[in-house]
Amino acid sequence: MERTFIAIKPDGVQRGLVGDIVRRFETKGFILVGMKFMQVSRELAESHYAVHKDRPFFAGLVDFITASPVVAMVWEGDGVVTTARKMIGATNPLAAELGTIRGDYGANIGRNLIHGSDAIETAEQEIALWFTPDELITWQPTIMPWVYE
Ligand code: D4T
Repeated sequence: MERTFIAIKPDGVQRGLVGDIVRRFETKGFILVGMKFMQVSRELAESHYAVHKDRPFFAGLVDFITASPVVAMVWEGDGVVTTARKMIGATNPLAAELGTIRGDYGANIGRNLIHGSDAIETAEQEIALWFTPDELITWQPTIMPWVYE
């Protein structure tokens, strides 16, 4: 089944939003297959954000994501990549719809709380970058028949 990479950034952890954010993905019906609380190295941050390496905000972004621990996760479900992005909201929290994570809790583009992969291929690359295969658990919640027909 489709998987996506989600990270609660340092601001989300510092602000005590881990429980709320995890709850949103759980209650939506997605399945948690990997989760770790970790300090991000500069090497990992630079790899993850390599696509932005020539952008003016790159150095600040790497400083921010390495400043304090994050919660890295992999979630599974039909259409999870696109739906997770909808749940997260627009990159700039001031433009994000209310009801989304960034729309409800964010007020600044450089403190937008959470990352979610933007496409299935990106998700595969990011999952491989952040997790080893043995850190991911394929399992079936017993509630599955009540969430998926
Ligand atoms: P991430 O990758 O963190 O999920 O964010 P998005 O996918 O929504 O947005 P992005 O890749 O364009 O931006 C990555 C990251 O950089 C920060 N950022 C972005 C910033 O500080 N200033 C900016 O002008 C932009 C465009 C926010 C998210």
